[in-house]
Amino acid sequence: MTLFALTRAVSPSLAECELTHLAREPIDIPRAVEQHAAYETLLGDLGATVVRVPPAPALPDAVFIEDTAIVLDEVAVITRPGAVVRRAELEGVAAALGSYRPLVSLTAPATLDGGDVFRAGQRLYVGRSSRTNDEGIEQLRRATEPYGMQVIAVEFQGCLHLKSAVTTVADDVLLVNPDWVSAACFRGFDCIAVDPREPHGANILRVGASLVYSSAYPRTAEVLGRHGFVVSTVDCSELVKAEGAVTCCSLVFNHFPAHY
Ligand code: CIR
Repeated sequence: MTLFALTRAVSPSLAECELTHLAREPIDIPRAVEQHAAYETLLGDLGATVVRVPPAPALPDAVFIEDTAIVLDEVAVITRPGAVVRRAELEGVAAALGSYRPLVSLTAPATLDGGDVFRAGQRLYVGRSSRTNDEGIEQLRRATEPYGMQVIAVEFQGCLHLKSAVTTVADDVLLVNPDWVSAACFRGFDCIAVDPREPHGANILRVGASLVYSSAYPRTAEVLGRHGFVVSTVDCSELVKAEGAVTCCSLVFNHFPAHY
């Protein structure tokens, strides 16, 4: 079994990215490239084999590869991003993922961004958002139910994607911004709240048994530490200006070559 992390280079056009909740500000592209390289190095240090999908320099948001697919053990669901311009990212990602999984593609009128989906055991929580519509949720349900997954729609507010508001720290533990999503949506989980001064701190990436977290949220990192969770931090200040975070820059999955 190998742990893979698919990534995609920062595009020179990143400054023309889609923005929903943030005001546009200058992005230092060389710095973003450096930060992304450090992120890839960290994923490698944590045991992942990093595979770079061929770059797409003309697609500003291509670095945010998480939005293009939901990868389960048995299948990869190629999404249909809510931002029309981002659909051009799919072809390259599907070509790469096809080496590891059978593929299923969402079709119109479905829209769904991978950033709206997180997995906890056999449950897929899906945020209903400006990027993810009911048809997207329904098609994800049909694509994944055969593999024992239960799809649960979740309402949230205040941020772009569900995973800006909540992610998993462990199978039964969530990191949540309670102002953006109600912990009541997640019965049976222990919920750790972000420090109120760090509203964007609910996005954390699991890589095997390790946790990758932004260095911008030291207070929440301390809270996590009190709960026994140790994080490895990266600086993603430039990617944050494009409304990205740690989960959105990779697709992390196990691969069992004998199975496919
Ligand atoms: C967008 O608006 O689509 C990009 N600028 C940011 C996407 C971030 N993706 C994610 O958090 N999963």
